[in-house]
Amino acid sequence: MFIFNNGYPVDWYEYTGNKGQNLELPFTFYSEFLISGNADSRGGYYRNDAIDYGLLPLYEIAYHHYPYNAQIRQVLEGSGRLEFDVETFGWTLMLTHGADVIGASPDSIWKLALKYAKLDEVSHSLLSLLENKLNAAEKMKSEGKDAQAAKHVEDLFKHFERAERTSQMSTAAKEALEAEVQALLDRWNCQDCDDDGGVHHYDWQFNNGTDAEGWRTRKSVKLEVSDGMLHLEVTGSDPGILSPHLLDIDADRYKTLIIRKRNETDDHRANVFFVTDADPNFDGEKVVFYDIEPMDEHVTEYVIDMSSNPHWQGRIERLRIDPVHSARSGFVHIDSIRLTE
Ligand SMILES: [Ca+2]
Repeated sequence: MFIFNNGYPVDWYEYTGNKGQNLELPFTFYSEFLISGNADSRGGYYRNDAIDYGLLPLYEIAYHHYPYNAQIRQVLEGSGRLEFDVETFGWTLMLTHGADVIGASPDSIWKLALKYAKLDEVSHSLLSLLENKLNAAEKMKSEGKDAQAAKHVEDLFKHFERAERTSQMSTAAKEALEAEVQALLDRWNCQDCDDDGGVHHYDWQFNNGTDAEGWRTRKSVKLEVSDGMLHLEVTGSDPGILSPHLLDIDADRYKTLIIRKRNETDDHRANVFFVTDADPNFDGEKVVFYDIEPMDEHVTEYVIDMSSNPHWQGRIERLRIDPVHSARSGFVHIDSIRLTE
């Protein structure tokens, strides 16, 4: 922001130095550590560091300028935007629920297309076709005509095929835009599921290779997925993991959290924090404690009545699971986490 406002007639966000230096690179570089929390990444560069969540507001700015950068986006999607951006941006729901919705939106598709147009990888005629289609889709969506909105967006795949064939877009641009379009369709479909009174699954099984399904470390814990389990190594006080954000769980409907885990520490207690759409900060009010089996030799199922906490109301946006309460070392293996009615 400083460099943006310094009066130079140069767009420093776009500037590239003679050795290829640019402002985007440091964000890409640091993202690996912020995403993984792995101090051994980048050849051990971070070995004596703690994750600095103070960097996250900078990533908000970076995302604004480099919306196509998957790592920048991943940092934001995997982090507590609601928790950490307060200092810079005021009420952060503006960011996540307002106009600046991250990714998977007509706006994100448009920004991405503009970026490639600047690189001459998307033609102007394709750009104006895209604009028309996105406008039409948004109009339909705002009128509640979801199927027609989706149809306009789906049509883009066809147009992209043709555009690539006729050299109106590069293969790279096509692949990036297709992924973004698919993400938007997935998001819309998912909302449809919920509206149909059906099939929303808040169910994380960790059965797909090393996929943590959007869960990430908060602090004092190392996380690894294998053999169908989320393996957590507690490395200090107050260990915790964070769910994907903006879960948008209907608190009236989903009241029970079921965690299957094996606690290899000597701790007898664990807890689950949550944030809501009305109250986006984790605090000591919005937490439910439950007893756990110490030095467990098996996976045990814990059924936690989240509605026992009076703040479990409205929409639940994120969960924070502390695998143990006071243990500072040892292992906990989580087989699954799911919410039921
Ligand atoms: Ca599992």
